[in-house]
Amino acid sequence: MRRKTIGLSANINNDNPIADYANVAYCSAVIKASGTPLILPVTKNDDVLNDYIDICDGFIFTGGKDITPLFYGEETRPLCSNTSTNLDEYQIALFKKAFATQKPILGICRGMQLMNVVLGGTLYQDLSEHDQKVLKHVQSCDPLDTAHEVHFENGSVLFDIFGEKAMVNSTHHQAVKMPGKDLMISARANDGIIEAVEHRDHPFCVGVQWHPEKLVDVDEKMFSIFKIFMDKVNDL
Ligand SMILES: [Mn+2]
Repeated sequence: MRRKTIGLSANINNDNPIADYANVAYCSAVIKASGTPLILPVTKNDDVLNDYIDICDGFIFTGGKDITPLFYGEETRPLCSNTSTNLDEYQIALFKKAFATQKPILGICRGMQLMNVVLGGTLYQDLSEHDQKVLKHVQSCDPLDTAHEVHFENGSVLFDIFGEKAMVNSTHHQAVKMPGKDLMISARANDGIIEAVEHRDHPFCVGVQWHPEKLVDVDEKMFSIFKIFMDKVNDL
Protein backbone atom coordinates (compact mmCIF):
# COMPACT_ATOMS: atom_id res chain seq x y z
CA MET A 1 0.00 0.00 0.00
CA ARG A 2 1.42 3.35 -0.92
CA ARG A 3 2.18 5.91 1.76
CA LYS A 4 -0.10 8.90 2.03
CA THR A 5 1.20 12.08 0.38
CA ILE A 6 1.75 15.20 2.45
CA GLY A 7 1.93 18.47 0.56
CA LEU A 8 4.40 20.97 2.03
CA SER A 9 3.82 24.63 1.24
CA ALA A 10 6.93 25.97 -0.50
CA ASN A 11 8.89 29.03 0.51
CA ILE A 12 10.75 31.37 -1.77
CA ASN A 13 14.06 32.99 -1.11
CA ASN A 14 14.03 36.64 -2.17
CA ASP A 15 17.75 36.51 -2.92
CA ASN A 16 17.41 33.43 -5.11
CA PRO A 17 13.89 33.50 -6.55
CA ILE A 18 14.39 30.43 -8.72
CA ALA A 19 14.41 28.19 -5.63
CA ASP A 20 11.13 26.94 -4.15
CA TYR A 21 11.98 25.00 -1.03
CA ALA A 22 10.91 23.48 2.26
CA ASN A 23 13.45 22.77 4.98
CA VAL A 24 14.65 19.19 5.22
CA ALA A 25 13.36 18.83 8.80
CA TYR A 26 9.70 18.95 7.63
CA CYS A 27 10.39 16.28 5.01
CA SER A 28 12.26 14.08 7.50
CA ALA A 29 9.48 14.35 10.09
CA VAL A 30 6.85 13.31 7.50
CA ILE A 31 8.99 10.37 6.34
CA LYS A 32 9.59 9.28 9.95
CA ALA A 33 5.81 9.37 10.50
CA SER A 34 5.33 7.07 7.45
CA GLY A 35 4.13 9.70 5.00
CA THR A 36 5.63 10.82 1.68
CA PRO A 37 6.48 14.54 1.60
CA LEU A 38 5.90 16.53 -1.56
CA ILE A 39 6.99 20.17 -1.82
CA LEU A 40 4.38 22.19 -3.71
CA PRO A 41 6.04 24.93 -5.80
CA VAL A 42 4.71 28.48 -5.68
CA THR A 43 2.04 29.13 -8.31
CA LYS A 44 -1.21 31.00 -8.73
CA ASN A 45 -2.39 28.75 -11.55
CA ASP A 46 -5.76 27.53 -10.33
CA ASP A 47 -5.64 24.23 -12.24
CA VAL A 48 -2.25 23.41 -10.71
CA LEU A 49 -3.45 24.34 -7.22
CA ASN A 50 -6.45 22.06 -7.70
CA ASP A 51 -4.12 19.25 -8.76
CA TYR A 52 -2.05 19.78 -5.59
CA ILE A 53 -5.24 19.40 -3.57
CA ASP A 54 -6.20 16.20 -5.43
CA ILE A 55 -2.75 14.63 -5.19
CA CYS A 56 -2.16 15.31 -1.49
CA ASP A 57 -3.85 13.58 1.42
CA GLY A 58 -2.81 16.15 4.03
CA PHE A 59 -0.97 19.46 4.16
CA ILE A 60 1.75 21.06 6.22
CA PHE A 61 2.04 24.84 6.04
CA THR A 62 5.67 25.54 6.82
CA GLY A 63 7.60 28.30 8.54
CA GLY A 64 9.07 31.24 6.69
CA LYS A 65 8.99 34.97 6.21
CA ASP A 66 6.40 37.40 7.58
CA ILE A 67 2.93 37.66 6.05
CA THR A 68 2.19 40.94 4.27
CA PRO A 69 0.09 42.88 6.82
CA LEU A 70 -2.39 44.04 4.15
CA PHE A 71 -3.79 40.50 4.26
CA TYR A 72 -4.97 41.15 7.82
CA GLY A 73 -6.04 44.69 7.20
CA GLU A 74 -2.96 46.61 8.39
CA GLU A 75 -0.26 48.67 6.79
CA THR A 76 3.33 47.59 7.36
CA ARG A 77 5.09 49.04 10.40
CA PRO A 78 8.87 49.32 10.77
CA LEU A 79 9.51 46.08 12.69
CA CYS A 80 7.68 43.84 10.24
CA SER A 81 10.36 41.83 8.42
CA ASN A 82 10.69 40.37 4.88
CA THR A 83 7.41 39.71 3.08
CA SER A 84 6.33 38.53 -0.37
CA THR A 85 2.79 39.00 -1.72
CA ASN A 86 3.62 36.40 -4.37
CA LEU A 87 4.25 33.81 -1.66
CA ASP A 88 1.28 34.98 0.42
CA GLU A 89 -1.21 34.76 -2.45
CA TYR A 90 -0.08 31.22 -3.32
CA GLN A 91 -0.24 29.98 0.28
CA ILE A 92 -3.56 31.69 0.99
CA ALA A 93 -5.15 30.12 -2.11
CA LEU A 94 -3.66 26.71 -1.22
CA PHE A 95 -4.89 26.96 2.38
CA LYS A 96 -8.44 27.91 1.36
CA LYS A 97 -8.67 24.96 -1.02
CA ALA A 98 -7.10 22.50 1.45
CA PHE A 99 -9.34 23.69 4.27
CA ALA A 100 -12.47 23.25 2.13
CA THR A 101 -11.62 19.56 1.45
CA GLN A 102 -11.42 18.82 5.20
CA LYS A 103 -8.11 17.04 4.64
CA PRO A 104 -5.83 17.31 7.70
CA ILE A 105 -3.77 20.51 8.00
CA LEU A 106 -0.81 21.18 10.27
CA GLY A 107 0.48 24.76 10.40
CA ILE A 108 3.94 25.43 11.80
CA CYS A 109 5.20 28.92 12.78
CA ARG A 110 4.35 31.08 9.73
CA GLY A 111 1.99 28.23 8.76
CA MET A 112 -0.03 28.75 11.94
CA GLN A 113 -0.04 32.51 11.36
CA LEU A 114 -1.22 31.96 7.79
CA MET A 115 -4.05 29.72 9.06
CA ASN A 116 -5.04 32.49 11.45
CA VAL A 117 -4.96 35.24 8.81
CA VAL A 118 -6.98 33.24 6.26
CA LEU A 119 -9.60 32.61 8.96
CA GLY A 120 -9.85 36.33 9.66
CA GLY A 121 -7.42 36.78 12.56
CA THR A 122 -4.64 39.31 13.06
CA LEU A 123 -0.97 39.22 14.07
CA TYR A 124 1.45 41.24 16.14
CA GLN A 125 3.80 42.62 13.48
CA ASP A 126 6.51 42.39 16.13
CA LEU A 127 6.22 41.16 19.72
CA SER A 128 7.59 44.49 20.96
CA GLU A 129 4.11 45.83 20.07
CA HIS A 130 2.61 43.73 22.88
CA ASP A 131 1.32 45.78 25.83
CA GLN A 132 3.38 43.79 28.30
CA LYS A 133 6.98 42.75 28.55
CA VAL A 134 7.25 39.46 26.72
CA LEU A 135 9.72 36.59 26.86
CA LYS A 136 12.50 36.12 24.34
CA HIS A 137 10.72 34.35 21.47
CA VAL A 138 13.65 34.47 19.06
CA GLN A 139 15.95 32.05 20.80
CA SER A 140 19.66 32.48 20.48
CA CYS A 141 20.49 29.22 22.23
CA ASP A 142 21.35 25.99 20.42
CA PRO A 143 18.66 25.05 17.84
CA LEU A 144 18.00 21.78 19.67
CA ASP A 145 17.51 23.58 23.00
CA THR A 146 14.06 24.64 24.10
CA ALA A 147 13.39 28.28 24.96
CA HIS A 148 10.21 28.66 27.00
CA GLU A 149 7.29 26.83 28.56
CA VAL A 150 3.79 26.57 27.08
CA HIS A 151 0.55 25.59 28.83
CA PHE A 152 -2.07 23.57 26.97
CA GLU A 153 -5.84 23.93 27.05
CA ASN A 154 -7.69 20.89 28.35
CA GLY A 155 -9.72 19.26 25.57
CA SER A 156 -7.31 20.14 22.77
CA VAL A 157 -5.45 17.70 20.52
CA LEU A 158 -2.19 19.05 21.95
CA PHE A 159 -3.29 18.56 25.56
CA ASP A 160 -3.84 14.89 24.70
CA ILE A 161 -0.22 14.68 23.57
CA PHE A 162 1.57 16.87 26.08
CA GLY A 163 -0.67 17.17 29.13
CA GLU A 164 -0.65 20.51 30.93
CA LYS A 165 2.67 21.93 29.82
CA ALA A 166 5.84 21.47 27.80
CA MET A 167 9.05 23.24 26.89
CA VAL A 168 9.23 24.37 23.25
CA ASN A 169 11.71 26.04 20.94
CA SER A 170 10.94 29.56 19.74
CA THR A 171 12.11 31.38 16.61
CA HIS A 172 9.30 33.87 15.94
CA HIS A 173 9.13 37.64 16.34
CA GLN A 174 5.43 37.77 15.41
CA ALA A 175 2.44 35.97 16.93
CA VAL A 176 -1.33 35.60 16.70
CA LYS A 177 -3.08 38.68 18.11
CA MET A 178 -6.77 38.11 17.46
CA PRO A 179 -7.62 34.46 16.69
CA GLY A 180 -9.41 33.74 13.41
CA LYS A 181 -12.97 32.48 13.16
CA ASP A 182 -13.61 29.24 15.07
CA LEU A 183 -9.99 28.86 16.17
CA MET A 184 -9.56 27.89 19.80
CA ILE A 185 -6.38 28.88 21.60
CA SER A 186 -4.84 25.58 22.64
CA ALA A 187 -1.53 26.82 24.10
CA ARG A 188 -0.01 29.97 25.52
CA ALA A 189 3.43 30.88 26.79
CA ASN A 190 3.74 32.24 30.34
CA ASP A 191 3.71 35.80 28.96
CA GLY A 192 0.29 35.14 27.39
CA ILE A 193 1.56 34.85 23.81
CA ILE A 194 -0.56 32.42 21.78
CA GLU A 195 1.54 29.37 20.90
CA ALA A 196 -1.03 27.00 19.36
CA VAL A 197 -4.50 27.05 17.83
CA GLU A 198 -6.96 24.38 16.71
CA HIS A 199 -10.08 24.73 14.59
CA ARG A 200 -13.23 23.79 16.48
CA ASP A 201 -15.07 22.07 13.60
CA HIS A 202 -12.47 20.96 11.05
CA PRO A 203 -11.42 17.28 11.45
CA PHE A 204 -7.77 18.29 11.98
CA CYS A 205 -6.59 21.86 11.56
CA VAL A 206 -3.88 22.49 14.14
CA GLY A 207 -1.30 25.25 14.28
CA VAL A 208 1.79 25.50 16.48
CA GLN A 209 4.03 28.54 16.82
CA TRP A 210 7.15 26.52 17.61
CA HIS A 211 9.08 24.05 15.43
CA PRO A 212 8.34 20.44 16.45
CA GLU A 213 9.94 19.17 13.22
CA LYS A 214 13.35 20.15 14.59
CA LEU A 215 12.82 18.13 17.77
CA VAL A 216 11.32 14.84 16.51
CA ASP A 217 14.54 12.93 17.16
CA VAL A 218 15.06 14.26 20.69
CA ASP A 219 11.49 14.52 22.02
CA GLU A 220 8.95 11.72 21.49
CA LYS A 221 6.01 14.06 22.16
CA MET A 222 7.12 16.44 19.41
CA PHE A 223 7.16 13.45 17.06
CA SER A 224 3.65 12.56 18.30
CA ILE A 225 2.31 15.74 16.66
CA PHE A 226 3.33 14.28 13.30
CA LYS A 227 2.15 10.77 14.23
CA ILE A 228 -1.31 11.98 15.22
CA PHE A 229 -1.50 14.16 12.10
CA MET A 230 -0.60 11.09 9.99
CA ASP A 231 -3.13 8.95 11.88
CA LYS A 232 -5.82 11.41 10.79
CA VAL A 233 -4.52 11.36 7.22
CA ASN A 234 -4.50 7.55 7.18
CA ASP A 235 -8.07 7.42 8.54
CA LEU A 236 -9.40 9.19 5.44
MN1 LIG B 1 7.48 31.29 21.44
